[in-house]
Amino acid sequence: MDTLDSPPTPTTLLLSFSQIVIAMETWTVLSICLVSLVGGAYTKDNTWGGLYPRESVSREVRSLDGLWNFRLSPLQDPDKGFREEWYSQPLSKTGSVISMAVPSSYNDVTQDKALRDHIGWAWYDRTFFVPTRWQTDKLRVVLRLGSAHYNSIVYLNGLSLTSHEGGHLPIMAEITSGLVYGRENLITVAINNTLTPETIPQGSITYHDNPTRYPPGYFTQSYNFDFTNYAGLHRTVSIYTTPVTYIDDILVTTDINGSDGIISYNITTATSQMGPKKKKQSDSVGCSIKLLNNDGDHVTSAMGCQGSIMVVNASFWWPYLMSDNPGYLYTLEVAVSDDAGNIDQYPQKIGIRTVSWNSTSLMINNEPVYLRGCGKHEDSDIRGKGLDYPLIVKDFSLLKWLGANSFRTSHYPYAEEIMDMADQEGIMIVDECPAVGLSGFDEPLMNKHISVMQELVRRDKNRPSVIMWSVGNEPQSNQEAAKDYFSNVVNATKADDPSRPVTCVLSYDKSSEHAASSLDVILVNRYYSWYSDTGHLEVIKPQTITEFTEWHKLHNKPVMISEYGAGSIAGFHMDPEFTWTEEYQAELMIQNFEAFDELRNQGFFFGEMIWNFADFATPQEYNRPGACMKGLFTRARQPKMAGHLMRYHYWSLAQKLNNATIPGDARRLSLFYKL
Ligand code: BDP
Repeated sequence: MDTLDSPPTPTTLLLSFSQIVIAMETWTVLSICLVSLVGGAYTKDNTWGGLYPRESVSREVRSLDGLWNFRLSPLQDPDKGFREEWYSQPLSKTGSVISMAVPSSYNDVTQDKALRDHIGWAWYDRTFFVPTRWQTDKLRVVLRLGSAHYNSIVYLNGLSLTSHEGGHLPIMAEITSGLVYGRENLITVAINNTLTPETIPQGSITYHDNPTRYPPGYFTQSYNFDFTNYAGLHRTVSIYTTPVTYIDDILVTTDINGSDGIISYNITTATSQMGPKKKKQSDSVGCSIKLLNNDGDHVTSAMGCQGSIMVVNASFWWPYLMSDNPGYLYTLEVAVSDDAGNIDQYPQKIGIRTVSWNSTSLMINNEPVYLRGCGKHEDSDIRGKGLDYPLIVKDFSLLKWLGANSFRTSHYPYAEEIMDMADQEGIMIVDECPAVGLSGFDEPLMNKHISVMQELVRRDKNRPSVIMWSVGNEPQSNQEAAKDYFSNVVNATKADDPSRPVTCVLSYDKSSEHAASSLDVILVNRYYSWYSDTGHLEVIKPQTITEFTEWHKLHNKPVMISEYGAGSIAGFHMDPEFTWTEEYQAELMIQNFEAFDELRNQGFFFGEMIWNFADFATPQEYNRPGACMKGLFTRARQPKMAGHLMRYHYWSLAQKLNNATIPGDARRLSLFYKL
C-alpha cells in the first residue's frame, strides 16, 4: 500500500482532530514540493513487483544497514517531528539522537524503559553516498525497506517520498530524480507503532483521564495477541539500480508430467517515468529466459515475455526428508531489452513442484504430505523482531534437528531471507498475513485485509516453500459478519493465486464458526489440558479425536492442528508432572501424539504444528513471566525436554511416512519418555 499521492494515514494515530488537520496540511505542502521536484511526473507507484533486490549484470545493490540516528517524538506531543519538520535536516540538528541498529526492533537495545515501552512516532535517519556514475549511466534507482512496523513515512533529502501502512512487508519507491549524485543524500523514516481497530493487526489506545489515578495525558496501548508489538526498521534497507526499462515482476508457476517439469512464466516490464531518458524510449520490449540447474549449468532457453518450457527429467522440489535432495532450486535468468539498448537481467530462483488438495489430503507432486512443524515467531533477545542471520541459520538447523518439515509464519509474513532458507532447505511454509485476532468485520477493514494479502502474494508467489496462504489467526469468527468477510478475503486471495490452498487458523467451536466454509483446508488451534481442563491430561485424547473428526465430517475437507501445547519453565521439574514443569509439557505432547496417530489413521488429518518453536517475548502481565513459555526451545534456542521429545517424535514419523532413518541419539532419547 505504498502511496505517493494520498495523506499518510499514520499521522491520524494518537493525534487529536486539530493535530490531524495540521498533519494533513503538512502533507499537502510536502506533496506540492514533491511534485515540483520532479516536474509533476511523480506517479503513484504502488504496483511494483515483488522482486527482492538482487545483483546481476544490470543491477547493483547497496545496503543501507548499519547504525542510523534515532530519536523519539515525545509521548505527549506526537506530531512534534512533523510540526518542526525533522525530516528537512539531519535529525541530529533537531535535538539529541542516539545510534540505532538497522535492522532491529528499537525496543530492547538500550537501558531506556521509555524507548522499550514507547507508543507513537520514532524517527530514524542516515546519509548515504550515490556515485555520479549512476547518473552518467542513466540508471533508475529504487529504495527498498524490507519492513517498518507499523506505519511509516519515508523522506528523501527533506521531501516526502512514500508512506506505507503495515509491518512485515516491503516498502519500495523509485528515487532516481530525488537523488543528488556524487554527494551525500539524507534518508529519514518516521515510524509509528500505534495499533487501532482499523489496523491489521488491531489494537487500541485507552486514555486514562481520571486525574486522581493517572498523570495528565496518560494513555496505554493494548492488543488482541500475546507477542510484543516490537517496532522499528526490522529488515534490511537497500538501494538498487536497474536500467530505465526494467523487469518489474516475474510470475512463475510449475507443473509436472511424469518425470518432466513444466515451467510457465510471465514477465512484466516497465519503463521508468521518473528516470533519465536514454535515447529514444520504446514500447517494444523483448524478453528471454535461460534456465540453469543448481550447479549453474544451462538447461534450456526460450524467447518471449510469457510462455512455458519443458524440463525433461527434471529435479523436482521436495520437502525435507521426502527426498535425498530436498529443496532443489533452479535459476530462471530473465533478461529484457528495449530497442533503446537498455538490458535488464534478474536471477529468479524457482522450484518445480505442484501443490494440490482434495477432501482428505494435501499433496506435493501428487504425494500426500503430513506436516510436522511448529508455529514460530520472529523473536530474539536484544533484536526483538530484527532480521538476524545467525538466528536464521540456528532456527533452520534446529528445525532439521527436530525432523520438522514445515512451519507457519505465525502471525505475520517473515523476512524474505528466512523464506529463501525455507525454499532451499525444503521446509514447507504456511504463509500467514498479520491479521491476528481480528474482530469487527466491516468493509474498510476487509479492503485493507485484501490489500495486505495482495502484497503478501505479490512478494511470495514464486516460492516453492509456500504451500498455503493463511489469511489470519484466530479471528473472532463466531461473529456472523465473519462469513461474508472471510469469503471475500479468501476469494480475492484465490483470484490472485489459484495455485495454492487458502486457509485461516480457527479457534472457535465448529458450531459457532463462520469462516470455515470458505476455506480449502481447515486449521484449528486447540489447547486441551492447558486453557481448558488445566492439569487433566487424560482428557486430551478423547477430546482431540472427537473434535477433529467432527471438523472433517462437517466440512469434508482435510484438517490439521495448527497449535497445541503447554507452557514450561526450563529447568522446572516435578514428578508426577504438574503445570509449568517440563514434564507436564512433555506428557501433554505424548497424549496429543497418540490422538494424532489415531486421527491420521482415519485418513483426513494432514498435520500437526506445536505451539511454539521457542519461547518468545510478551508484554508485561501477571500470567506470563515476560514470555510465552510454550517453546520446545528456550528463547536462547536451547532444547527443553519437549525439544528432545519432539526430535524423537518427528523423526519417528519421518521414518514411518518417508522412510527416513532416525538419528541414533534421537532413538536413545526415546527411552526417557516411555515411548
Ligand atoms: C493462541 C494464539 C497464540 C498464542 C497462544 C498462547 O494463536 O498466538 O501465543 O494462544 O496463548 O491462541 O500461548
